[in-house]
Amino acid sequence: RPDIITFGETMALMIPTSSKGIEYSAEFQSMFGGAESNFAIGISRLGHRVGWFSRLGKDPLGQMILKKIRGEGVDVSRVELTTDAPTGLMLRQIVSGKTSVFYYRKGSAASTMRPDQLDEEYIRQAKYLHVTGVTPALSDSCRATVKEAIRIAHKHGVKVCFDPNLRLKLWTIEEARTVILDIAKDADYFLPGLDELKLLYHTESFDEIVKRLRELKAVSVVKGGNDETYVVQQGNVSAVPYFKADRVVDTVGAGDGFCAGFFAGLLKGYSHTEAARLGNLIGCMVVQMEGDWEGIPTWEQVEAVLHNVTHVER
Ligand code: KDG
Repeated sequence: RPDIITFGETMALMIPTSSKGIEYSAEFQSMFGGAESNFAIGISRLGHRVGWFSRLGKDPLGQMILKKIRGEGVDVSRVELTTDAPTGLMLRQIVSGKTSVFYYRKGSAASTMRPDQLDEEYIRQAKYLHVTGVTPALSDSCRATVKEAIRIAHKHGVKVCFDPNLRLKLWTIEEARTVILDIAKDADYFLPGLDELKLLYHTESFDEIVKRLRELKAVSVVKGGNDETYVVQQGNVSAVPYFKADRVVDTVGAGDGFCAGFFAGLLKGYSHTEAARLGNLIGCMVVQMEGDWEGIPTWEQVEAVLHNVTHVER
């Protein structure tokens, strides 16, 4: 019985092995990523039961993704493999410190998810349903699927967690603003980044942003202030300081790692600010390794870091 259920698109991810960028690189590392499965892998590594579902193409990339996510201990029993559409693909390069992402995902298997494919019995068993703003950007049917999943969750007292994950390569800010702010009103936990909030609320003012967040029923946890995360609940704002990364290799996936740390913390009975501290630690570890989720630690590794344990490696 998963404690948390999440769903969304996961794509194969190809990253050039050289610093020459996609155009001039002969070799690529084959990986995969998707905001929700990054999160699910995190929850599993941190010691909790989690289910992730999606539609994947019944093709080699879909099989690779499914096996690897299953291998991380995530329940994938509700994933559908389809011959109707392919698994989505993304390429990413980091050239001169600048990260760029190129999507090949239009018409992908995940973009054909539909509300009638949701398994109500599956969702109702969980404590939390985690959704992100990537899914409603994929297609009208995906947007309807997110709305329906939230309706099912509320009907059964499952708490809804929402990370807007604003992707302006998928939709315009105007479209995103309407849909994302509407879902935020329905959420019990809202986990945006500060930069996303500036775009969504069309303001640079931190006070104005906090004012808008206070109008929501959700507990808001804002990632990516200068050096801290903000927890906004019942009118109070608490700042939770970041951990310092020794080196920053790849920042993509840090937000998903943060969310995994935060909800793993809540499942361990932590307060919101203690959970945000765990989220900060996981985010800090993710950015030190290439890939979206590879740097997420296991719970044992977290405890070793927090208690300063040194391991004998050889
Ligand atoms: O948060 C990381 C995600 O952005 C990445 O894994 C890919 O899900 C992804 C997307 O749609 O960009």
